[in-house]
Amino acid sequence: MVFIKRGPYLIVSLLAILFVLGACSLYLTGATVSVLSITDGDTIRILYDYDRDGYPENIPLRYIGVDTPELHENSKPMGEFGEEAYQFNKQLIEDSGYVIRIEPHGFDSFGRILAFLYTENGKFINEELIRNGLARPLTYENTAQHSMDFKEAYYEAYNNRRGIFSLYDTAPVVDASEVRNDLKSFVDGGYLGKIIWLKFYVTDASKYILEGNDAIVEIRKEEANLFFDGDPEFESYLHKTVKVFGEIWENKEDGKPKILLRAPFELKIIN
Ligand SMILES: [Ca+2]
Repeated sequence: MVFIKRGPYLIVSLLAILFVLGACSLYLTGATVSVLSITDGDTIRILYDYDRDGYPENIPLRYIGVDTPELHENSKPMGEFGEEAYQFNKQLIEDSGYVIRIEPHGFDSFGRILAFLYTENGKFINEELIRNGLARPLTYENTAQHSMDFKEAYYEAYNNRRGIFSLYDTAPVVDASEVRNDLKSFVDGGYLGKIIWLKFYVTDASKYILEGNDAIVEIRKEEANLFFDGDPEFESYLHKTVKVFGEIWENKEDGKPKILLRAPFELKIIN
């Protein structure tokens, strides 16, 4: 009698458990993972069984949709506010007890897992970095679900002069020829990685590129779509003297100082 009663009960229980597990995996598209170390403002190492073979991997993770100033020189120069971005990121992860929720979206070309990240109490780390002026938006079409939030957060950082925008009203306006002649790292007193207003006369303008004799300013198609409704109208700056706010990089092809533009408030006509 006991077995007759328990049989259906067990089946119902198992079904209930399977249903709950199924609902969880539908609801929780990501995973809760341990953070092993913080590399910089937008990269960490985590313990995560991404191939689901039961053994967690120690892998690097790059945040989606954001780009923080470099802490160390690599493909980009070391950048102003790289240390602040790193410390801010570290603090968020420390406050979360080195346990975070990730929403992964594949890998980048360096083998880093790409993800949106949340702290234990639900803070959206990618967005917090932008909101505090410690990251610039770096959008990709296939992971653009939070781009509007990132755009608003970037405006909030600008409007409140946070992080990199704390320099917006005080950063020097420097002629591009002077910048070009001093392209050593800002830590050695040069302009590379430094946040300034780059001033130049526009000799060439196309849809996504503004150019002078000693300067080049580019916008990615994705940020042009997000911040300029697809067209920054660079042609209207032709034969004008402009200033552009941002971090100085070096254009590899011709050695010109370069700024990657993101938003309208980073470009102004002087005359
Ligand atoms: Ca594994």
